Order: sequence, then structure tokens, then C-alpha cells
Amino acid sequence: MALARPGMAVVASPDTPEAWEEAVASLAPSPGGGLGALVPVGGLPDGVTAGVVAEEAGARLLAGCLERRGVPTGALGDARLWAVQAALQRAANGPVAVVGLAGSGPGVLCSTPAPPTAVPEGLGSSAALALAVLGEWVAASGAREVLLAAPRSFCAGVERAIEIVERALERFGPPVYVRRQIVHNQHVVAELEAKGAVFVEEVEEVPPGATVVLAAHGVAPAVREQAEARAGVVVDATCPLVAKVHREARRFAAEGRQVVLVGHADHEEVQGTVGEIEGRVQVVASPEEVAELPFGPEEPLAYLTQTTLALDETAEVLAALRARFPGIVGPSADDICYASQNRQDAVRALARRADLVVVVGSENSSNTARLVEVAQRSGCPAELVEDDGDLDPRWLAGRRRVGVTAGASAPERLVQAVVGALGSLGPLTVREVRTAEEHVRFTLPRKVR
Ligand code: 10D
Ligand code: SF4
Repeated sequence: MALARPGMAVVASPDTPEAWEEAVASLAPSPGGGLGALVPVGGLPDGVTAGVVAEEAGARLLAGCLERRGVPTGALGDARLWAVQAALQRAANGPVAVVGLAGSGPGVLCSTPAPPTAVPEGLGSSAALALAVLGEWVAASGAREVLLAAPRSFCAGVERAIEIVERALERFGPPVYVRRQIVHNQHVVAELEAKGAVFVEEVEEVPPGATVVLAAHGVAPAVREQAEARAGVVVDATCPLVAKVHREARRFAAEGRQVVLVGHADHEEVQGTVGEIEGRVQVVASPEEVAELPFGPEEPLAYLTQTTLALDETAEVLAALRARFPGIVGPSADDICYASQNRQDAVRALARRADLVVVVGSENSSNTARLVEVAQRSGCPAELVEDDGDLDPRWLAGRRRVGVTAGASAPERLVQAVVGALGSLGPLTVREVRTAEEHVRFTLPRKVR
């Protein structure tokens, strides 16, 4: 055995348990208590470079980091790795991770808080990347406090939409076609696909006579008519709070008003609301866009908002609208829904206390993206993760208090998986920070009741 540099040992014959024991004995854990090892292994499936041995939550975290750096990973049950793991466990007072690397030459033990600056001779580029990742993992190890936002995760509209698809599957049998993502979350979509839902972009893709569910974000009347003409059964999963905005749009248009819709023009909810009053509506997303609106001072105007916007940003746009068009009318406040508001209030409370906020949800989820921005505007670094596999140890080094929340379309089990992955890096205390209670429930459409 030879010490390559302080805190890192290169073992020439890693297959000998004594060599590992000796190497482990020479290592000091990182300040966070973590120890990591990179071990050469054989028997990895084709196309897989690294196998990860750690408790399950930590394994997904490490595998995600390796994959993002271009090192393909797979599950591995190599007895030598478990032996190394056991040896490390005896030396460590904190978490332990072992990465097995195909054809990587000599074994490496790593306990440095920072990744080594040079990779020992004989290790390939995958080994260099894996070693760097392991170093980052070790640096991120240590005790943490997790602050869990409450409310977080599913809102009443999302629960209803998912239940509609599940009940449609039970009542009408698979396949049930769903136009667009039922809610903007990859995991929710994959789970429903596994139960027999088929997701399509447009109604034309649905076989005539089939069962169709329209997604929670709402559709233009033309899409609903198309679905009614083609499908055997149409079940509308539009959230009742989005449907309320559609009704307001029709009312304002019937009063002879032009409508300014505050929102993002490329979002499905906005496209649905625009479709209700085609030709009578302009979409704006910022005070600058308010300044460019083509209306004169006498034009009868009304405003509406997308349901998932950030309250603070929307207030600025509405102030610009009222300043330029003092006669503009609108709903009593705005149309931002209770769930968006509550999750934003909760993430703001976290951002005041945490070193980092992790927001669980999909990239195309508007309400989730707003949570990241609200936390950042409150002065706290914030990151979006689809699931625990997206957690990056580089965000966590030195950050001992981590806030966790989830968008209205992200399942709670993903939040728990993120907490589990944080727990794989060291001892965890978890505390909920509650800023509101939620008791909203929506009734289901008659067709699936
Ligand atoms: O993108 P988004 O926030 O509008 O939708 P997501 O499906 O993520 O969350 C539920 C919100 C809905 C259906 C719109 F109100
Ligand atoms: Fe409905 Fe609000 Fe949930 Fe959207 S975020 S589905 S408007 S409750």
C-alpha cells in the first residue's frame, strides 16, 4: 500500500482484505465524518462503468452525480465492495460510500474533503470523474437540520386530477387517453402510465370512441369540442380554480371589455384561458409589457391572472396596469390560487432560516419554478430537483440547515426520498415549519364519482 497524498491511499492489491484493512486504518474521516472509496471491480453489465454501494438513498444520490458527469452507473452486488464498505464502516464515525469502477486499475480510498487535484497513474478518465464525485460526496457529509415546508406538495386540484385518471381507468378500463400531462410532474405521469393511462399531445392522436381525460391546466373550448366529437367519454380534470378564471374571462368579454391576462403565454393554462375569449385578450408577463399594450385610455379593460404566479411579481404587474389604466377592473384580488400562495409563504419562511432551499418538482411546472424564485428573491440559494437523484453534493458542502419543499404537482414520497438522501450524508434532524393549514377538497366530475 502507498499513500498518494494525505488522506488518500492507493492500494496495489485491492483484492486482499488485509490491504484494505491497512489502507482504511491509515485514513482519517473528513470533518463531516464521511469516508468514500473507489474500488476496481469486474462483472459490471455492458455499458455500465460504475456500480455504487451505499444505503439505497445515498446510492441514488451518488449514481445521479456520476451519470450527470457522463459515468454510466448500474446496481451492483459485488461481494468485494461490501467487504470494503464494512471495513470503512469500522473506521468512520459518519457515512460511508463505495463506488466500484470497471477496469479502473488500482483501488483508491478517499477521505479528503476536497477532490484530489491529480488522479493516480493508471486510472482512466471515468475513474478521475468518479473520484472527483466521491470527493464532493465526502465534503458534503456531516450532520444536518432539515426544515420541511408546510404546506408543500399536492394541492386539491392535483389530487382531484390524479384521482380522475385513476377512477376513469377503473370505470372504463385501460387505456385511458390523457391530453397533455395530467399535471406537470414526470413521476406522476410515469405512475399513471404504468396503470394504463396513455398521454397524448393532441386529441387527433386518440382512437375514435376512446376515453379521454383533459388535463388539470384547462383547455380552450375548441379542444373540448374536438374531444367531445372524437371520444366515447370525455372527463374534464380542469382544476375548479382554473375553471373559475375561464368563467371570469367570459364574463368580462360579455361586458364588452378587452382582457389583459397576466401570465406566461406559452403555458397550457394561459392558452386555455386565451381560447375562451380569442381576439379579446392580451397576455403580459411584466411591467415592461404593460407599457407596450395597444389600448387607449377610454378602452373598457379587465385583468385576470394565471393561478400559479408569484404574488410579489404579479403585484408589480398589476400596479403597472392600474397606473396606466386607472379604470381597469378585475377579480377581487387576483386569481393566484390558495395553494400557490400558501407554498410561496411557506418557502419564504424557510428561506429566512435555511442555508439552502431544495424545491422538488418538474422543470415545466410553473408553480414549482415560482417557489425556487421566491426563495432566491428572499436571499437564499435554491435549487430545483426532479427527485433525490438530482441532488448535487456540491450544493451541500458547508450547508448545515437545508429547507425542503415541493411544488403542488410533486408527490410527497419524492420529498421523503430527498430527506432520505440528505440523511445518507450524516445524522439528520427534521423539523416542519408550518405557515398555513389546508383543508380544501374539490368534488369529482359526475362521470367518475
Ligand atoms: O405548471 P403549473 O404549475 O401550472 O402546473 P402543475 O401541474 O405543476 O401544478 C398544478 C397546477 C395546475 C394544474 C394549474 F393550476
Ligand atoms: Fe388548482 Fe391551484 Fe392546484 Fe392549480 S395549483 S391545480 S389552480 S389548486
